[in-house]
Amino acid sequence: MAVLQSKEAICKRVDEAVKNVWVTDVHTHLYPPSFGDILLWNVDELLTYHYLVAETFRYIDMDYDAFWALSKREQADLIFKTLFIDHSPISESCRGVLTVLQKLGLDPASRDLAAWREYFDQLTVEDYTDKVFELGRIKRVVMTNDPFDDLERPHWEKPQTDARFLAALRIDQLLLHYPENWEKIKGWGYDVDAELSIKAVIEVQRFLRDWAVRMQAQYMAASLPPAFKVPDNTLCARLVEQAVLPVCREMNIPFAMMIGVKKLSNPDLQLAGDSEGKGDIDTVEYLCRTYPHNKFLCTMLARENQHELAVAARKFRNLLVFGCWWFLNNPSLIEEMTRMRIELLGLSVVPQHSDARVLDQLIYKWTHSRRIIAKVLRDKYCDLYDTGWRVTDEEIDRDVDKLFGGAFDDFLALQL
Ligand code: RAT
Ligand code: ZN
Repeated sequence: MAVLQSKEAICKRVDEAVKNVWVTDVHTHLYPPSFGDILLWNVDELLTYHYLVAETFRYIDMDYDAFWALSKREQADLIFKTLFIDHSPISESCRGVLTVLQKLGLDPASRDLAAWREYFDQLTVEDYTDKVFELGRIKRVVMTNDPFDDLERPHWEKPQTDARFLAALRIDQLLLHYPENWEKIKGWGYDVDAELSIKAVIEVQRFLRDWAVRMQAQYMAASLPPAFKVPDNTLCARLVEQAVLPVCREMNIPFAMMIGVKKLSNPDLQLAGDSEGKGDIDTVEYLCRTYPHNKFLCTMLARENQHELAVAARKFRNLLVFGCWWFLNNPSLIEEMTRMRIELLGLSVVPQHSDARVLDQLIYKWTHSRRIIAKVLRDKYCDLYDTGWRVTDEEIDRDVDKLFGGAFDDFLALQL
């Protein structure tokens, strides 16, 4: 253990610690290789990421239907031409593709999509997964696991064995589409009904418990609209209070609320068509106050919600704020949010998650975020230095560990 006696020494140690720390990524859309095709990877998947689809339509006048009728490879060709050749790829999502290629040892300057494709064609998904986890220094990722997804559900018939992939029980379909889905749940052997009677609530609890146990879910999660409101007389609010929270409490797992999505604001863009709106912080505070023995993870999509969300976390120890989500996952906003959160919450926050939908994205999302988080931390430790306080190298390692996974682990272990 060494006391760091200069700002230079502090900055160097912060950079090293942040570069070397093994990350727990608390929210992704990845799966283990054993799940087959639903794990997305390779350069065509990178290029057809829905963030890039949305950006492409800023420049082209092709009919939406004509675009969706193209094969994946044709879509990737068009996106590459539009976003990388006809314009310089300076958006964050474009830059991300280039960071991945560079870290894999491929040459972005070659602009040779055919050669990049050849590189991926020679890989197996198993080897590539190992490589990505190694390159990105990723310890574990939390998945998004939806029992209503027909492609995913069969994989849960056998136990999951890859310890790098942890499950999260995703329940949007239950909370937001109960009228369309209750018959499906009934078909799976749970005696539910359209009006969500008391008996049905108990059966929904059993459904959630069974799935959380089967998946060994770290938490239950939903992506929720700006208008998400509890308490309320809606099916969604009733399901949260009467079914989700009792089971989460009994299993001591958090309920993760991702608030602020306006689904299919432009339906023609399909997955790329969602927008965002300001959410209701009173709902978050109501839940934390009313259910002090429940734990809540929360991220909000509107920049306007970030300050009040951090303040709410100062009031409620059962609330853990996480990530710079989706449209916030851009350098300027990550920096602003991370500074503000650390100033208000110290180390009791999860500054970032990747939301990776394509395995390769773990590489760039964490490369970019590590750089920004290191910058914020350097400033904070230098400000501390100016007060006369001195930190040790081990204390910096400890703090960095907390931000890149420790705070999440501690929160999961917390018994309230
Ligand atoms: O960031 C994204 O890719 C979004 O489409 C969503 O996946 C969002 O993060 C979610 O989990 O609903
Ligand atoms: Zn997501």
